[in-house]
This record gives sequence, C-alpha cells and structure tokens, in this order.
Amino acid sequence: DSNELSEVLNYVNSQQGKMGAKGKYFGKAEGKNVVLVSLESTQNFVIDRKLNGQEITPFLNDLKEDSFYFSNFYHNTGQGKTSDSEFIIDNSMYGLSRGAVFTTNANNEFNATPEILKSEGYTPVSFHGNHASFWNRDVMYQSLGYEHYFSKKEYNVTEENSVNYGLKDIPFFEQSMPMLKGLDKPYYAKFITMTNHYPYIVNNENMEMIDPANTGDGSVDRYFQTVRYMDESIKKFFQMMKEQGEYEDTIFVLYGDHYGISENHNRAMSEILGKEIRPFEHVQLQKVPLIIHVPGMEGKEMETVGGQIDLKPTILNLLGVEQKNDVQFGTDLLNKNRESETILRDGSVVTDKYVYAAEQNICYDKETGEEIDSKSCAPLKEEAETELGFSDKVVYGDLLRFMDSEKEEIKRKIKDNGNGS
Ligand code: GP9
Ligand code: MN
Repeated sequence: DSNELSEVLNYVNSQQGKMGAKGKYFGKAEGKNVVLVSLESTQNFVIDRKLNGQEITPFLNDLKEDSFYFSNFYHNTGQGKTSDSEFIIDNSMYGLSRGAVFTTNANNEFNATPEILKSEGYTPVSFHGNHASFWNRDVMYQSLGYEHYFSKKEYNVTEENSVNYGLKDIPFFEQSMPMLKGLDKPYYAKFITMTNHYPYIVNNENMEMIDPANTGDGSVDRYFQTVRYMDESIKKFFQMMKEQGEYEDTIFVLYGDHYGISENHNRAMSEILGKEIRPFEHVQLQKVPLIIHVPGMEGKEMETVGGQIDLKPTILNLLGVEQKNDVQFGTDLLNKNRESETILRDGSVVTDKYVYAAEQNICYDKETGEEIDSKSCAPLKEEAETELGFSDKVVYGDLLRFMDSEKEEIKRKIKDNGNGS
C-alpha cells in the first residue's frame, strides 16, 4: 500500500541525500538528443585487449578517448538478460531475482526515463531487429512511455542479411538511419544490437575481421569475431550520424547489456585471461563497457564503481531534468560525492575497496584480489539485501501506482509545516 511506498521513498531519499548538491555536470547536455546503444553480451575485458596482435574493439577503444569511459561499471541483470538491462536503465530499479519484469509485471505503473523525457518534449523510441513481442517489449514499452518501437516488421530482413536471432548489426544501423531522421527532435533513441549473441555464429567472411581465439571452446573462440563485427557496426553508425548532421546535437550512451560468456566456459576464459577464475574473477567479469560521449566535452576515464542502475539519474542530470521524489536506487555517476559501489542481482557487491561474492559468501580486497575477513563485507551484504528487497517490493506490489497520492501527501506536509502547525 502507500505506507510501503513511503518507506521505500524514505530509504531512497536518504541515499540520494548523502550526495548533497547536484554535480557540476547537471544540465551540461540540456536539450540534446540521447542515443543509447545496447552492446549485446559485451563484457569489459574485450576493451583495449588484443587477440593475436589485433584489437577486438578498435572503434570503442578510440571512442572512449574522447568520452567518459567508466572502467568499473557492472551489469545488474538477472534472468531477464537484455530486458533486465532495459528495465534497470530506464527505471533505476533492479530486475527480479527470478524471471523478467518485462514479462511478469509489464502492466505496472512506472516512472521511466522515456515517460519523463516525453513530458520534457522528447520523442522516446526503441530500435531493434527482432519480433516486437520478444521479451514482451511491445507491451512493456507502452508502460515505460516509448512512443514507437521500430521492430522487425519495419526492417527488410532477409536470409542474406541475417544471422542467429535475425538482422545483422550493420544493416540494422543502416536501415535505422532514415527512421531516426524522421523523428521529431530531441529524441531519446535506444538501439539494441543483436549479432553478438550466444552461440556467436559467424556465417560470412565479412564477419571474420579478426581470427578466432583457439581455446577449443567454439563459442568463446568465435565471441571475439562477433564482438569485432559489432564494433564495426558502431563505427559505421557514428559515420552515418556525422554524415547526416545528427552527431553534434546528440549524446551517446553505449553500454554492455549483460555477460556473454557464462561460468560454463571458465576453462576457456582462464586460458584467455591467463589466470584461474575464482569467485573474485567471476564478479569482475560482470564488468561491462560504459562509454558516455558528449560532443565538445573532453575524454576522461572514470574509476567510480557503478552499474546500469545508475544510468537513469546520470542521463537525467546531464540533461538538466529535476528528479524529486522519484524511486531511484542508483546515483549520478558524474557526481563526485556519490558512493563508489554497485549491487549485483545475486546479492554480490563491489565497492572501491571490496568485492563481495554472494554465492560463496567470500570477501575480497578489490585491489589485490586477496580473500579477507568476511567481517569487512558484512555491512555490504546487509545493504544489498535491504536494497534488493525494497526494489522487489516496489515491483511485486506495483507501488508506484501510489505515487500521485504520496506526492499530494508530501505537499500537504510541507504546507502544514510552513503554516507552523
Ligand atoms: C532479443 C535480444 C537478445 O531480442 O535482445 O535477448 P537476450 O537473450 O540477450 O536477453
Ligand atoms: Mn542480451
């Protein structure tokens, strides 16, 4: 009920309150278009790495030099995979411990970024070359406030230009361009790539821009080729954005949606990384790239520990949009007062000092990777349980439907206090 919502609001407001004033980047990208690019299954270990002497992500490696590049950024997803990443990013709330919010709670009341930006005059849309109903997106997108979903039926998808789940990333971006050009500005446009998806199928020479790895684990070996292909597609996308005159007025947020290589491939991965994969390394492998490009702003590596949960407040702050009494579990990644920390969906926690691996209940020193006394991580474990619990309560109880009456109540209290009563 609405009492439960007040409890959650008290919690999130006290978390946000610790940060103090708006950061110095508030409003720095006011009125700009926002382009989100979901990098399918892309883990951060590919960034700046070479395989057989060749870069795996040459374009992203370059792009990050004149962007904010977050080198300690994690996905917070669970079983809902891509859909969880979308949910987390647009709402700054966690996915569920089981199943996918997109399928189980699509008719809830939300206060998502697309809806907020629509009331600021933005056109919020999503582009993705799969069937509209996959992950129940066609239904959920309406609840999140997307104005249009450019899905498979709006693309020309042939056997020739497809692989795995469907339309390959290069034709996907090529065909999306005229649709993007047709939108009213400013837009909030999400592009969900798809080619770099398990089992990483390579069906054509033009996907062999680098040689595969040779661990003998086929999907790990091909992963580098499909990541390389995706990187090329993003390079082409940026070229087209420049040619079409969209680039200068747009901020780009590129992020990995979730891990690509599961624990079942630890043997091959330890060969690639040249070390044993303990729970510490497993948690570190949940790092995904985050590159935020704001035209005209200088590049900077940001070491703050964060996750997808932080993107909503980060984007809204850059755009200069006030967010009072919103249920957000994340904080603005560009605010230097934020706590350097993120909570993974399995209850693991990463801070600038510690890595807590929940499943095995082991505490590590983040810097050295050494196992340390579990007491150091005990408060983190508790915090994760509290926060994930609050988020679950909001989703299961559909608590945001009480937001309007809660806001009235808050206004009334302020007014009463003002009257000295
Ligand atoms: C499907 C694509 C992949 O449309 O987003 O979904 P995933 O399996 O990664 O959740
Ligand atoms: Mn995915």
